[in-house]
Amino acid sequence: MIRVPLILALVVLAASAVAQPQAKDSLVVESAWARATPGNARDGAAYFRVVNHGSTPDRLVSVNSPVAEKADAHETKTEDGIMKMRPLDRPAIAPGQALEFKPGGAHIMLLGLKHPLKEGESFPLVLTFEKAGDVSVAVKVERAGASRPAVMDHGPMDHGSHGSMTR
Ligand SMILES: [Cu+2]
Repeated sequence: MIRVPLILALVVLAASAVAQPQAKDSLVVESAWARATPGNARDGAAYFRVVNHGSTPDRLVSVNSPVAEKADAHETKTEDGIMKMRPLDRPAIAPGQALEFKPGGAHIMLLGLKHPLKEGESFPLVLTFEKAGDVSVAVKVERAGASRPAVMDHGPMDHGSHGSMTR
């Protein structure tokens, strides 16, 4: 007879240990990568894809990385034939949707690089979401001028489960 209350107590403990267990698991960051930068470069850019598998919208509120003094979400727009960058203000990720950061589009600007990004290395990037909180990803550095990561987390035909980046 003692079994049921014990199990209930464990469930309550587990639920209170994590404030928003659903939000974090529902947001997945895939294929984080960056281009290698020349030795004298002040700035770099990082790219990835965020998928919202949950049922509530979320927003990317801030970005940080130990390799840069500052990191900001930017978008690239072509106006009058000139490519311009401007800050992306708290981009939203709707339920069931993905937000793509890629060359020529939205990207994470790494401002004030503390050291060059070297091909083959990886560095941490912490994405802070309004609901999911902090999601830390390892950004793989590809060759300078690469247009996509050499190894994607999944192919276009794979619609199976994605790895959680909370590890
Ligand atoms: Cu930019």
